[in-house]
Amino acid sequence: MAKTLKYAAGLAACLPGSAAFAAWDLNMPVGVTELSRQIYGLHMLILWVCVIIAVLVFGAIIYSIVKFRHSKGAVAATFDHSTKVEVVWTVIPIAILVGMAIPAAETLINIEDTRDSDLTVKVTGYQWKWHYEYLDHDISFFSTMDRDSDRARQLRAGVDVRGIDNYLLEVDNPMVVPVGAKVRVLLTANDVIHSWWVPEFGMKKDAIPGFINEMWFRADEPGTYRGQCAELCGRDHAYMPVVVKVLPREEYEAWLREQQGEGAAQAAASDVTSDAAAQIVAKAE
Ligand SMILES: [Cu+2]
Repeated sequence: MAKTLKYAAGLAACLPGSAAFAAWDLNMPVGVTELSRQIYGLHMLILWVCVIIAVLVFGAIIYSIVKFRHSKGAVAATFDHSTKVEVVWTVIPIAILVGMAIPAAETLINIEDTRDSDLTVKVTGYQWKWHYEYLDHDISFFSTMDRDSDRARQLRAGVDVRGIDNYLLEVDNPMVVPVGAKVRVLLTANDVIHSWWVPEFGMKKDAIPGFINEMWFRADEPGTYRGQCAELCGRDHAYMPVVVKVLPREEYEAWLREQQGEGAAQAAASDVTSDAAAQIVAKAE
């Protein structure tokens, strides 16, 4: 008895408290983009169609097994063909499939439609970091896991990672985009296949060396959204997080100016060094 009570107490301790339930979400996130909401809506529609079909079919099977069981004296029917039934059980599934194919095709077409984008960012996967290149603005930078996470994961045991914000999900230079803008993402890789994935955007696509894949998103709410590489790409596959900051338009413009300023400063600095190098070479000659 005492043993049973101990097991029961142990089991109760394993069950999540109400505060922990948020981490027990079983469904995909609704997300913050036009596409993610459309994908979520389609997913729920198809799920409920499947649930209704399952209830009807399993209900009929269970009812028949119980109601017409041998012990109650059930006698098998003798007919062996019914054109009417054949027509009904062919037409109904066709109607259901066509009914599901229409919204599914609409969503797929929308996912692939990268026309009229406001901004194009080329994302290149590397072992194990991402490179972002803003094709319309001449800005590019690498995005690697932040130092706190990186240091802690290399030390492994003996480090309390609970003190590190967004452990393994933080980067030094996040991708920055304006809210409400249609962002076209061109994906490729420089070594092996990676996959760029942000669950809140509803999008995930492979970054393949030698190929350019395309996708788009339009985030409706400012915020910081996190994801990871979703293709097993080598030893440190788990350590190349994706972070996208969605900023209000003015803040994004300010970020752009800051980046362009930095780029110009770097270019000027490299000009100075190349000038100095040229002088040295000239002197030597
Ligand atoms: Cu990867």
